[in-house]
Amino acid sequence: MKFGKWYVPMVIGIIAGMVAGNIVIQPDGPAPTMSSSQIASAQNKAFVPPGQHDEYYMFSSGGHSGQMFVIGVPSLRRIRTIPVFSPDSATGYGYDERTKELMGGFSWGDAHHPSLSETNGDYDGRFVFINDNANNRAAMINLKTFHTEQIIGPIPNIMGPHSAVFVTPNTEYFMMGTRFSVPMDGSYKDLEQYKESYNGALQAISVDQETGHMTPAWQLKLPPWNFDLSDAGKGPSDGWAFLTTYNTEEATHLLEVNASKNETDYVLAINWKAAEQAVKDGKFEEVNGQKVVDPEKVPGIVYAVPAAKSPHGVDVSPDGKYFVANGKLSPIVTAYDFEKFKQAIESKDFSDEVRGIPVVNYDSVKAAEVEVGLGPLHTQFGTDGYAYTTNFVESTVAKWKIGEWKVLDKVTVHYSPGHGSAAEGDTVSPDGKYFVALNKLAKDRHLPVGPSHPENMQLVDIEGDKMEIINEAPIDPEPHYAQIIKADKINPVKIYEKDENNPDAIWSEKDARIERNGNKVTVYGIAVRSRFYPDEIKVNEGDEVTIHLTNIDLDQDITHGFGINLYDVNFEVQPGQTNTIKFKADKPGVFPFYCTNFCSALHQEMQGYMLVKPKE
Ligand code: K7E
Ligand code: CUA
Repeated sequence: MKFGKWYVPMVIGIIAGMVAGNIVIQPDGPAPTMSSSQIASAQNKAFVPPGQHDEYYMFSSGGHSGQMFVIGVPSLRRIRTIPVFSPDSATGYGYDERTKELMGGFSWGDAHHPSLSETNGDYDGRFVFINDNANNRAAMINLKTFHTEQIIGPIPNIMGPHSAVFVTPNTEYFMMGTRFSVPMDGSYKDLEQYKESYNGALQAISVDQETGHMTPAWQLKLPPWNFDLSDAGKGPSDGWAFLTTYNTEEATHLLEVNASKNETDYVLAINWKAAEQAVKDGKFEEVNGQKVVDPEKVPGIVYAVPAAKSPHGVDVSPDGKYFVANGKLSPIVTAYDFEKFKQAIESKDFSDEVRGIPVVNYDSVKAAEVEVGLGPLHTQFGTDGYAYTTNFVESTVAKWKIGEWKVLDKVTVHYSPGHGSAAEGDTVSPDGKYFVALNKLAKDRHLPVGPSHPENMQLVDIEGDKMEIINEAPIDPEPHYAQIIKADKINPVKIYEKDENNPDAIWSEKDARIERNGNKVTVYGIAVRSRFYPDEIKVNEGDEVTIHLTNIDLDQDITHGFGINLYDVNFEVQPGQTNTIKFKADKPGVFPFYCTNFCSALHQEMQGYMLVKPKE
């Protein structure tokens, strides 16, 4: 198998570029300016006048901020930050009982890849899922409320689900492959035993179609390699999943060098329907309560497709006929023909076997190698088979086309793009029109703010033959992937529906009360413009206090907050919402509480006192 003649010398230069954290095109001084006609064109295309709405929502991972960013496209205005894996005092997320429990004792997460729910391969605007690479979790955000509604995990047997999240075309499942290998049963094993005793895994999570609620379904045991990215098949490739690998060297130290030795790593093609069937047939082992399928014992589930040196992203074309691996350390994307892949496995056209996994013959399944540029990381699709690949090392986006297999245009971005996101890009029918380059480095693009700069998003107009940058905006660390969905597919609620059956809720100030049971004090309270009922809470030092608060202002956007001075107590109630907070009154004295969220002209009057009577 050959990956092309330029391949070996290029790799050395690319590794040098990556190691230096540097870029090939690295201008000194101010960023290049646009011509006046380019400025006029950009203003015309990207400006959303005051009072008008964006055409698309972009849901961006917040990386190690643990959050999700909601951004309007084309304005690139950040509309909302949705707290997911990290606390957020602005919304009381991680303070109130519901969200404290969601966070499960962790104070952060590392969110990488949002995945919008799909119906027939098209975003349907119901839910968005996201992974936590740090703590083996996944979250579901309900797009009716834009609230994180469920977090599952830490899931046993898996470690660092970076190769995630991708939903299957009807959101039956979403899948998460692991970046790290560990002893799957959770036991201690020395690193010398890595090859025999460590494993990676693919985790399937089933999704309840009504509620979006997630349940760990089954796991597939995989070799001790690092799985980087993943995508689901669709159309003809529905039922399959594709995962990139690196460190098939199975190194445990100095991966920078030792995981870049093999000329070939793989895209693993996984027949998830066959894995699902194996579980139904009882062909699994139970490990820590999880159903684990071992593909060495159940053949026909996993195949390896050779890919040049440590590929990063893997992306399935909208028609499901091709999957492409992005070279990272080789300046190509390799497109594979799914039909040829199917033929290869039917005719057992294998070149090798690795850890019991058949390796299909590269030349039989390859459709083309496209020379896109240095450091290709991720590919997104537009209309008519157009593809857009981010080149991290050379700071460009390369446009190419399925079937033509050559670069048609390139645009320089600023700087070092990681993922890109195209409008409706992961669906069976992308919109074209917009592509957002999620650049890792902003350098000189915005007013300097000290040694560390924000990340930089750039909006690329992809409608014409030539790509054109028409907008940019800084963003907090750190978006990895993002998905862009048509705004009219999402219909959030305006208020929480009044829930008469919630025992914690009260709907009239007459019902406001404080109940005592031993040293347990329960407050049933109301927040309404512009007062709290009750506005005096008298307790004894050492009491365990529970406050249920209901916002009976059933008007859009009238949110009340509730904070107690010096008690680190802070939460909010959105219109119609009942929320609960618990704490111990362990400091005697007088402590004002007040509404933290500006709600009316008399917001400043919305306050009260908590009196904590000292112990005798
Ligand atoms: Cu999706 Cu940033 Cu986690 Cu590529 S990774 S850039
Ligand atoms: Cu209620 Cu401010």
